[in-house]
Amino acid sequence: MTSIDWAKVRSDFPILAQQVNGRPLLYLDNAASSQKPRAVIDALVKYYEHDNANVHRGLHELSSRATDAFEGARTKVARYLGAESAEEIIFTRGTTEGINLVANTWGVANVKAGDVILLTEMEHHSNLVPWQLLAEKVGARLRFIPVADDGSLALDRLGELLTPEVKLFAFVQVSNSLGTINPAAELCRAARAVGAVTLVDGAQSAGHMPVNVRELGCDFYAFSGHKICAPTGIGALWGRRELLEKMPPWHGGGEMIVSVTYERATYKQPPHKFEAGTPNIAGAVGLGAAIDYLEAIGRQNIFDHGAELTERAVKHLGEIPGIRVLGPMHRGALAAFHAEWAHPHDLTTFANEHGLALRGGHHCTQPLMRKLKLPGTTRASFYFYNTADEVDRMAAILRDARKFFDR
Ligand code: C6P
Repeated sequence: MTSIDWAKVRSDFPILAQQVNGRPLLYLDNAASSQKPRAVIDALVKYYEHDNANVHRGLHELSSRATDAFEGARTKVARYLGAESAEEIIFTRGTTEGINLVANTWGVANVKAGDVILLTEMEHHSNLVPWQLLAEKVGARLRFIPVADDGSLALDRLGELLTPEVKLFAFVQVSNSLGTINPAAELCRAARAVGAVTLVDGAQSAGHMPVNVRELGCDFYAFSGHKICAPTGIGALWGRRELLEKMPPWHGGGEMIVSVTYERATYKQPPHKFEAGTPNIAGAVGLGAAIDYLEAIGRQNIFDHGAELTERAVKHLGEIPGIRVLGPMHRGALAAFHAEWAHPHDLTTFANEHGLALRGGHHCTQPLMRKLKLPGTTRASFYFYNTADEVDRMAAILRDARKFFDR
């Protein structure tokens, strides 16, 4: 049993205490973006009211405070992910940029014509399109681990697909469309055995479960701040130091150089080599505050609470005629479903009229939807500030929706 006072935790989120369309807001779109606790909002206000300046440049007081806050946040991210050092943490705009960075640096330098990039059929477009672009550029091939009927990965196909031609194996740790929790450590071990480098898309896992990149045994791990209580526009990429040191830069500009002539430049060591221009300093400060906040609650507690809510939601949904929940039993904190009596967009519009925020559509996994022969799904996604009562209210609204649509 946890000793967390979840009602008190919920009261840390000012945005949740509002009415939408005359009903109390029921925010169940957390996989798209999480809400922010007062501690994060306060950290942003404090930064802008007291410390705001550019980093690494000025020798004045505010610049050195801003630099300390920015680099302090990097140390927090390193601790949060179990990285060996802060030098392995590159600040990005989010998961998408982190994956594109790897594709355009490590990928361009290491993936050659005829090589294979192994992905899964459940990847978000962010972990698919960058590899399509790379494959097109260098003449590599894409290969996919199928999704089995229950929404898990067809691991029985791994041996046949993860061959020595595979240079990179990039996969999602928790699927945003199915909720599937992939066995990341096992997949990384198998990849290492054939000499493949691994990238884990941590967009849906970083804020929901304990993550330790050294225990996972991956080579790259990308996540977004806005899904873990931090502001939008900030995220991080962790990379194994030996790989980062050998990677060419991606963006060129200020901050990433040691010396520049009109003809050429020399570059700083990682992570600065990969952070050209003025970074999102306030965003990083907010991310540091979010990490402090999540660590105080404990990621295992967050996972357990999410699992309880999700189990309750899946049970309710299973009792509504015409609803089929997608994904396996062992899942992250979301339940995506197909309602045979309403299109996802009509259903989410109905939900919104009742103050309920769901997401309907393809969830940036169009190939997966095509494979499942669905126009899209409706998704309820939970975070630790949601309550069992909210799950029951969601179910009541969906039962009313069925009466409304299934006439
Ligand atoms: N998924 C969702 O509603 P960005 O946009 O870079 O912060 O995250 C991209 C991303 C990458 N991988 C996975 C598994 C994701 O779920 C997401 C974002 C949101 O499901 C928006 S489409």
